[in-house]
Amino acid sequence: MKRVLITGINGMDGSHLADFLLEKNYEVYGMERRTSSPNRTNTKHLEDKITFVNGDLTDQNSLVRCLRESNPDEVYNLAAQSFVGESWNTPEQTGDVTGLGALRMLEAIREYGKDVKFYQASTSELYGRMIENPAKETTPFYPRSPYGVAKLYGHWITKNYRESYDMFNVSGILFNHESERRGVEFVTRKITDGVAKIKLGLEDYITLGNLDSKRDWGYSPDYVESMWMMLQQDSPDDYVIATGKDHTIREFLDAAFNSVDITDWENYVKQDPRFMRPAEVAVLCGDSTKAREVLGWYPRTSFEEMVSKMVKNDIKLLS
Ligand code: NAP
Ligand code: F7E
Repeated sequence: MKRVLITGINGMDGSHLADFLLEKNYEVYGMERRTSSPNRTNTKHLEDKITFVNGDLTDQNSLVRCLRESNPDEVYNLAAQSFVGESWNTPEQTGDVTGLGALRMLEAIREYGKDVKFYQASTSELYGRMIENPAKETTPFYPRSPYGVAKLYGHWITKNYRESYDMFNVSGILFNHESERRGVEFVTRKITDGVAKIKLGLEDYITLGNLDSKRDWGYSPDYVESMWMMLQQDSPDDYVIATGKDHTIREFLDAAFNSVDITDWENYVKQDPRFMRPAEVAVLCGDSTKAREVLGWYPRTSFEEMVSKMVKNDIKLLS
């Protein structure tokens, strides 16, 4: 039985990856950091199936201890300060966790001494200004936020340790992906939660920022499978994971309101400059041909299907 350590276990991807790897018969260890009250909304159903270990990406010794406690064959580094908007408020902490955190885990693995396969959660935010559309593995990077810059460090240090120390390190350059477990501050879940509240008569409108940016949105349970596939290859490499189709926030609103038979959504949406960003990423769209050809990975869930699942789930939670 293979053993795995997942950082960011209580996040959206961490919890979906744990579900996926349990199905594959892995012994799963999930790293969480101490909080004043438990934050296991996404992992409540896993409490008797996995082992939680305490660690923090800003604390080197805690990572070495997590490795000793889990003795993993594979490590998936999914923990991060992952909210782009927040990264302008806490740029230093974002750099520390999201950038240097990857380095600390790589150093911990080196110190641990055993051959461990390592997955780093890279992101489409590396492309930022999008020098080429759609972006692929060879497209130059141009991040547009402290988050994107921190992830750029994580990406390159992962590659550098692969080349310097012959480690089996991969970076998955994943474009936006969402699910029922997405945090409510991200625009997709903010919209589906808002639509559910409006449908149930609990709120009158949703307040958003820029409605014109475009994102290439996929479904998280489909995307976590690609992470595992990357670590099963004979040699380590980096892959773009995307659907290849982009949609504006307006189109997301359209799909979400339509799924509950509301067609005049403009009457339920307000805009507020508080939700605008100092530097916006106007469009993100990815070309995942390499992942299709080498890994055999492709996205299974359509945009409309995903939006409808998220709205239905929010209505269920609120009812
Ligand atoms: P998420 O839901 O925000 O989960 C991030 C997790 O990291 C949370 O569980 C959080 O723990 C944990 N964390 C934060 N700071 C930490 C620290 N100092 N030490 C240990 N754990 C810490 O993110 P996600 O959407 O699942 O994304 C997973 C990863 O993929 C992230 O690295 C993200 O940046 C990256 N990514 C995401 C997307 C996407 O569209 N979702 C696309 C590309 C890349 P708490 O619960 O305690 O806060
Ligand atoms: O914003 C616009 C906002 O915060 C998407 C993270 O998982 O994906 C995610 O980052 C777009 C932006 O995600 C609101 O300006 C409008 O253009 O949902 P988001 P993100 O910034 O794309 C990447 C790939 C990651 O790696 C990240 O970890 O929506 N927008 N109005 C809004 N965004 C938010 N959050 N809230 C609004 O009210």
